[in-house]
Amino acid sequence: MAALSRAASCLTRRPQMQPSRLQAARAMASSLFGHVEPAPKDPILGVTEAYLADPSPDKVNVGVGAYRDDNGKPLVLDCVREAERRIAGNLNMEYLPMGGSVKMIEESLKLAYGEDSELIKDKRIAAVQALSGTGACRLFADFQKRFLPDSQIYIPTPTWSNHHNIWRDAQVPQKAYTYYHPESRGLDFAGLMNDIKNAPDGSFFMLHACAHNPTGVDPTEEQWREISHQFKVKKHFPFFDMAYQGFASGDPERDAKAIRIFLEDGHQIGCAQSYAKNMGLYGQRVGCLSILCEDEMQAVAVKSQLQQIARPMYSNPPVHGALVVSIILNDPELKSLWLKEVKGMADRIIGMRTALKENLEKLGSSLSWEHITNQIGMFCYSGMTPEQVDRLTNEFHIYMTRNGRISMAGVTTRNVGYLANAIHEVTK
Ligand code: KET
Repeated sequence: MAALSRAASCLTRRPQMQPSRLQAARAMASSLFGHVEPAPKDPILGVTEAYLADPSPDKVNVGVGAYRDDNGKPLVLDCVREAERRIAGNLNMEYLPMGGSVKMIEESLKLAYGEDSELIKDKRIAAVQALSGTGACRLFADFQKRFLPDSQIYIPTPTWSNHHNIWRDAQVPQKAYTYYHPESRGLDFAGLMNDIKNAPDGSFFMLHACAHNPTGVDPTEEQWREISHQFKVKKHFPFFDMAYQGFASGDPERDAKAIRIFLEDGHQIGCAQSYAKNMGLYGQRVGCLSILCEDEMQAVAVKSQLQQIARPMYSNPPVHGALVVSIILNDPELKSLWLKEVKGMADRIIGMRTALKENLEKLGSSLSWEHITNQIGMFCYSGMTPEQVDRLTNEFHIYMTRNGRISMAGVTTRNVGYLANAIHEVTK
């Protein structure tokens, strides 16, 4: 750095420097970053980049978990359009407080903890607006590192790939816990319970609240009760990542069931909420991080610390998406329109699951595709190998993550036949 600033001050003092010396100064400057190698492509967002670069008219993107309508187009919900109409020209774009929009947070807590939750009334929940679900997870991970520096985080196998990056960058050591059973394409409940029992008392566990990504496999209500009970015995801390509230059952209230079970059992919990998927506000980056505390005093302290983590990173969160969310959730009419639209998205995906399975069966595939319709949420964890996925991409211009995950949100009436045919070709 000292060399660079010397070179720079030299440049300002002597504007007519000889070209050779200028080149030398530039070389010195650029060599500062000479050791920087290109980062590996992101396993999910890298797929979108590759898709966009493909000129083929047949190309299909079932990579990223982003909803498309049946014409394959991104969808702006009607409730969002109406909220935006109300914002435009009427509301100002001042800074939000460091912790974000108070109204948006209030509404988010009702969605996650229940409309009439005593915990909200008792002000026991420390909550801040976050940069969507990713930002909420990251804030929590940083909080965990700062206040429980010796703790670890238990993460399911498999999980959303970015969970690993988030806790890695927050420097929280990661442990894996058993989740998926590849042979049965279902939950490895015995393995999961064993790992919960064998973790040191008071461990942090990251749980997918609903619509597990990438497997589409959730515990049943009964299993959640057993998990919650065992967490109680072990004094573990459950951190729920809820990126798909509404996409599992079509009803956000039902999709909060796992969280409600833990609340009934008296756990302290953490929760990351995102409006990317269920309001289609992907690029608005609006979400909420909440931590349920022992009492109001603790909640005030925790919230102030979360704000302190946010302040030097991004100061305060963006206002527009927060306005959209709070307008929709605050207005009974807009809220019921939203609920209808969430259900519409979930139902279209369910329809595409059936269509994909039927197409594969019609083609005479001898494999079982039952899991396509048994799994829930945005994704189908197909069981295809990385090599089969590579063939789909190279031979059929179908883009998806190499773990065999199909984003059902990108499947449409028009491309489902093409997709089924290609899957049949690479799996037969
Ligand atoms: N949690 C999970 C489980 C998740 O799948 C995502 C996004 C997020 C959090 C973050 O969403 P945000 O946009 O920050 O609110 N998953 C999709 C997109 C991505 O990878 O960023 C995906 O898996 O395709």
